[in-house]
Amino acid sequence: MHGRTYTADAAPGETVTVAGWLHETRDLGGIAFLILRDKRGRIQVKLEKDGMDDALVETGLDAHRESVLRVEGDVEEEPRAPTGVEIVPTAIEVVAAADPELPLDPSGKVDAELPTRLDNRTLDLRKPEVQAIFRIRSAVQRAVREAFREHDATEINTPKIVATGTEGGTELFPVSYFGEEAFMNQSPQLFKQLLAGSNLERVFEIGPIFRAEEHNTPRHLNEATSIDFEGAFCDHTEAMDVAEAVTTAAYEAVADDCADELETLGLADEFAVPDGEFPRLSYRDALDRVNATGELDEHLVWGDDLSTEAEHILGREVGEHYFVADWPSEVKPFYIKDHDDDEETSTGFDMMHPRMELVSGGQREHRYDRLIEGFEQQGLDPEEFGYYTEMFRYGVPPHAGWGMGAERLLVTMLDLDNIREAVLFPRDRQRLSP
Ligand code: AMO
Repeated sequence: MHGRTYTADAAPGETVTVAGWLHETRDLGGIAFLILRDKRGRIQVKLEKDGMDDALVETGLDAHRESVLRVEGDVEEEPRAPTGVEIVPTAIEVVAAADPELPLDPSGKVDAELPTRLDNRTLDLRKPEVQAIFRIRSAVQRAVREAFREHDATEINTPKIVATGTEGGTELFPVSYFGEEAFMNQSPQLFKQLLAGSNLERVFEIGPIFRAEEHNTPRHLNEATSIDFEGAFCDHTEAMDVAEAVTTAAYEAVADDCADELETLGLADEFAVPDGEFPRLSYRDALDRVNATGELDEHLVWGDDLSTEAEHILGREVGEHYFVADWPSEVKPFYIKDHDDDEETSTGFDMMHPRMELVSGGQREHRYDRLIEGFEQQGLDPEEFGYYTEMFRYGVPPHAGWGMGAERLLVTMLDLDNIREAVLFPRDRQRLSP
């Protein structure tokens, strides 16, 4: 709309055209106020029933909440108005009318359950606290891209329809690909490794991953956004350095650029950028710390995965972001390399927030013979992965990397209850549209 002014920029003495949603109508009898809301704020529009054109007053008063209005008029100072200024209109046009009955109240006066909110996401996003999450999500993605650029990584985009899965056979979504069975990719794992093995060396991707997980939990999605890194000539400790730097950069950007959004979410005082290095525990240390609390019915032993309960105990004990490294080889996937001096222990690591796991990664097995053995040990047919394994015969250097769940980063950063709060249109067991 040419010549449109944001409500936040309307200054006393100016004649402006603003456009936005009718947030509220306050009819006081002889005088009425329309509160108009746009991307940048709100402004009061004054209607005087006696002193103004009848048709103009009628248009304003007849409009239903959440209708889109275009208002032309003079901006005047008015200390009693919510923002200290008001518009005295010379023209009001209904650009897009809203029905009188709304499925959701964007003013937030009436609470709605999450399913109703997700069904009507456009209206839900008109609430400042919901919008703040996605403005922060955008700032996080920008900061992550910038942090990778500083680490000399090239942004890549890999296929999402693939012939084979990598993260365990049961969690694949099949699709029909011209009559052949194909799958939605669970991770860019093999592709990012192939690209680290090219002259690109250091690569990153922010893209969707698909997991046909049956369980419905506050931290699992069936379509998530993965932030992936892979670096040639990196070992697992250097990969951990990059994960730590990217996470910290995301927090810093939010602290620097999203003060209003944090305020809206009630986090202005408590938001803290991680300072310093994240503690690096070995898997063995992690077991000992959990067992020492005596809180689990049964002691954890070598080879156990860390249950949700164990993760919570450990999170409380450590109290900040931390790594768990040197996992048992048997727990980690075939592409993770074992330590050279101890084949029982892998270079696999997780990066944790006290509430949940954010990252998995490790150094990769780049030796052709060992890689083929790894496939066989995991019950996978190496021939099906020929497009991947064959490249390891032509000079793929040692490399390491990781994947981080973008939604989990947001959920833990903003202390949200449910991972669905950090996705515009979540995919879960119950939800395939919108
Ligand atoms: P992993 O399967 O552990 O590792 O996934 C990495 C990170 O992605 C996020 N994540 C999810 N978030 C929400 N819903 C899900 N269903 C979901 N699944 C995963 C988590 C998790 O820590 N290829 C390896 C990574 C690598 O080694 O580079 C992988 O995919 O935050």
